Amino acid sequence: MKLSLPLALLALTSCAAPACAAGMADQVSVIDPHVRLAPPGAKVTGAYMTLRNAGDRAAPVVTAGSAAAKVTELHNHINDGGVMRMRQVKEIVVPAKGEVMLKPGSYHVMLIDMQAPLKDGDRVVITLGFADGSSKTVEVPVKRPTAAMPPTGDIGGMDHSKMKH
Ligand SMILES: [Cu+2]
Repeated sequence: MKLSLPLALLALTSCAAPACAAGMADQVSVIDPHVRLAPPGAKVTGAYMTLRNAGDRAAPVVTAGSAAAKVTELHNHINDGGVMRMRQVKEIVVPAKGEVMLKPGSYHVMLIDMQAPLKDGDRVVITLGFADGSSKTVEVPVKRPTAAMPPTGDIGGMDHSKMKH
């Protein structure tokens, strides 16, 4: 039978991970995650990363959680009559065989009411929950914003690039 070998391989590869039933979380890898270091006193910040989906079905992220913040939400920026606004979204879909970038001005994980001020180099544990109930936990380093990470207006709207420290 010619079919048996590919089928066996498929079963092997899809069940190779220890958590065979984990589903979407196993298909999705997290690339270059980072939490933006907020200015002193700021109670909110954003987590950014690229989510890449190796699977052949879309993997919607439907929840985000972190013990570092009282509230963790999935956000997007929308252009509302020329004004960029943030709003909470129900899901961030990682397309099949594709990727979605969480970045300033676009999708992000919003950390609201931090339990403690974050410092450069801290690590924040964030758990992403997928539509099929599987989840992925990542350790995300806190990074000071660079020129490549322009202020988003999320956190007070100040242009910190002009500040000298
Ligand atoms: Cu936000």
